[in-house]
Amino acid sequence: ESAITRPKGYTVSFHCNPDMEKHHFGMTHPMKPWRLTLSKSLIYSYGMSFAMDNYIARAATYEELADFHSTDYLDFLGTVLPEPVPRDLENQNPDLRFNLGGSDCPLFEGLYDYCSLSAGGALDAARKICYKQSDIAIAWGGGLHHAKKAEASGFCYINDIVVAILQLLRFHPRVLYIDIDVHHGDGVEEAFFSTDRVMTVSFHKYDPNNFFPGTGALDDNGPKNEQNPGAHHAVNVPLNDGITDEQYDMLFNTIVGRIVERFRPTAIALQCGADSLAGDRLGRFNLQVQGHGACVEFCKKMNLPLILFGGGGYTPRNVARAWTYETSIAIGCQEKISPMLPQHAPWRQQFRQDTLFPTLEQILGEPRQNRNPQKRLQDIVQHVTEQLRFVQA
Ligand code: ZLS
Ligand code: CA
Ligand code: ZN
Repeated sequence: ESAITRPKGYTVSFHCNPDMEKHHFGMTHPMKPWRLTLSKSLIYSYGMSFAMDNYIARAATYEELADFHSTDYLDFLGTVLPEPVPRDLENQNPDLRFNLGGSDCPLFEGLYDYCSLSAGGALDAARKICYKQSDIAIAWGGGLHHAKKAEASGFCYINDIVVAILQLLRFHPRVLYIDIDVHHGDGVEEAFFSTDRVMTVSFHKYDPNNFFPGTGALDDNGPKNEQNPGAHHAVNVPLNDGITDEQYDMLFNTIVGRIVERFRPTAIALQCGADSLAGDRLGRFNLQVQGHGACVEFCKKMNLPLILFGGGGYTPRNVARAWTYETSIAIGCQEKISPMLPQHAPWRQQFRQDTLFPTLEQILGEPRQNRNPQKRLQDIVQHVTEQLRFVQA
């Protein structure tokens, strides 16, 4: 088997920090930072580190975080102590400042370090793109898209994506943000609501009453007031349970293709939340590693500077598979790597099946019922196409 080699004249940088991965949200909490260790272990076992520039992410500074977050919030985040007794079940009478300390966003040991390392990796990736030192920069420890200016939300405390896009905007006139996490990218959408220099598009499970965060309807497209430059610059693709690779690829390619044509971004930021995969503990879709990866492949083909962020992903073995495959796509070695997992991989027993591409039957036994009629998907494409008439690069 031929070794993974560095593509000539093409640079992929990989930004991570093992200190981030050792943090714990609590025993029963679905967010497991060690999924990053598992992913890295698989990526390295395939020999991909030899084809990338590898960097230990530094912690973002207070000033860098304050580009987006309020200092009141950062000061509190930097001083709150972990709760002596982890509060796993819903607190009936919570005393939550900034939405911190509930069961979704618990206070744990080293919380501020965890957050600043996540944002540090994202910022390092953005700088590599700004200085044209990378063609694709990867920050799997980032992608925490729900965090607000002065509020934690949905397992996210610091919005590393917003901070990284603000850095991109110092060099790039227009940035396209794409979000394939199963949840709506509400924090990023809101942060750039009133600018026409960032266009956001999120694909997500949408059910205002039963699925977090409940926002991101098809006709939520930015400020309704036409005087506001951000009007029409938020695209939302609300989906139902069980969507397949084939349907998702059709939607993604059509919609992202048309946005790129119209908005002409000069850089792309792609949040690769792996909770949109079949078999995810919190997700509802039937996507396979191939279909999820096809989104990365499509973005790479746009030939624009690209950042890949992590995000959700609650079945660690599938997160590791997806982010490994997507790292190989970034490098361009996806055809060269074996679909069989390397025998010598540490954590090998975590993966159950010895393939990078388990079938739906292997993942789920019984695939989830698909509740996305073709007609509805066509209506979504049509709505977005009409919306884009109002967008001018
Ligand atoms: O996009 O649905 C909610 C909010 C609640 C219901 C759940 N309870 C615990 C809190 C109040 C309305 N929250 C979601 C957040 C999903 C965040 C996704 C992040 C991202 O992937 C980006 C990183 C939610 N869904 C599932 C849970 N929370 C959840 C499931 C199981 C547990 C254990 C720990 C804690 C309490 C029991 C918890 C949360
Ligand atoms: Ca999404
Ligand atoms: Zn998610």
